[in-house]
Amino acid sequence: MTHGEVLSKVDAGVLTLTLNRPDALNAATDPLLEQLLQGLRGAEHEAKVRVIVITGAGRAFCAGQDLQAVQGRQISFKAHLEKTYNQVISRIRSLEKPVLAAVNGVAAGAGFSLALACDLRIASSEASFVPAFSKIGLVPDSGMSYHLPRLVGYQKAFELLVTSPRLSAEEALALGLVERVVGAGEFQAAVQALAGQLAAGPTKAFGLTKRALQRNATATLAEALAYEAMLQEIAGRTEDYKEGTRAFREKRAPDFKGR
Ligand code: LHQ
Repeated sequence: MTHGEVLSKVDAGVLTLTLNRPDALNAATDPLLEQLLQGLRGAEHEAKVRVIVITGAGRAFCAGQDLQAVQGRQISFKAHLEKTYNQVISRIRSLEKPVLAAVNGVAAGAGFSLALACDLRIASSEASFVPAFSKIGLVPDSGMSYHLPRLVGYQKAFELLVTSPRLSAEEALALGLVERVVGAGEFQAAVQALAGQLAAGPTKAFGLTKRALQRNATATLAEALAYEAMLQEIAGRTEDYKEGTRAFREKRAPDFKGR
């Protein structure tokens, strides 16, 4: 299915959402953000979708807000963020399925924030990362001020945000901003392999794992233990748990169905 500014394709449990404004480095317009949000919303209750991949068409991942679209007019930044970016970022975090950023090229501003909001980042060796906000006199948004210091610490986050360097994929890897870097020639195959591996996993347990990590990021140990026990009660009643233990007994690989 094609929406125009975001291409959407489901294949073998993997929903790929491709930001599709390559001539503008996939800079985000209102329709692009709306279509991305629709794609994420649709993924929530669609059993056929077990992992979501967000990537970009052409040479960029996403150059952040389309500056042409806002140039010369005084918009309400607050209303704009609340209506668009914040919805997308919140949806990625609350979606109980793995969301993978396949960072094929440059990720700047809110495009960088978008990548950081995903559960995993795999980058092409040609990818780069530019905070960009301070270059145009803005503050980090779309979750950047939340996710970046959690990955690199306050001081490094502050340095990156106020100096706004263009980080290579390797530099991003060294900083812990991406989990994997793959040569450009092997990138698509590596994304497919990782997404395929996740799509064949116990989807419910993955979703609950996501919930556990987020909730327990600010919990006491006692709260974390109680929450884990509650989530395990749910996971332990899934078909995939039954299949997992059966496969262990039978000394074979499990055939998880995501239920
Ligand atoms: C673009 C863009 C772009 C339009 C490249 N827009 N055309 C939220 C709420 C409300 C308002 C404001 O912001 C936000 C959050 C944000 O995201 S703020 C940050 C916005 N993004 C930026 O400031 C990044 C601006 N772009 C760049 O710094 C560079 O283009 C990067 C580092 C992304 C890539 O550099 P290059 O690889 O050297 O490519 P380029 O600069 O030559 O760009 C190629 C084309 O893409 C070019 O158009 P042209 O017609 O000359 O070929 C650019 O104008 C266009 N483009 N980013 N955000």
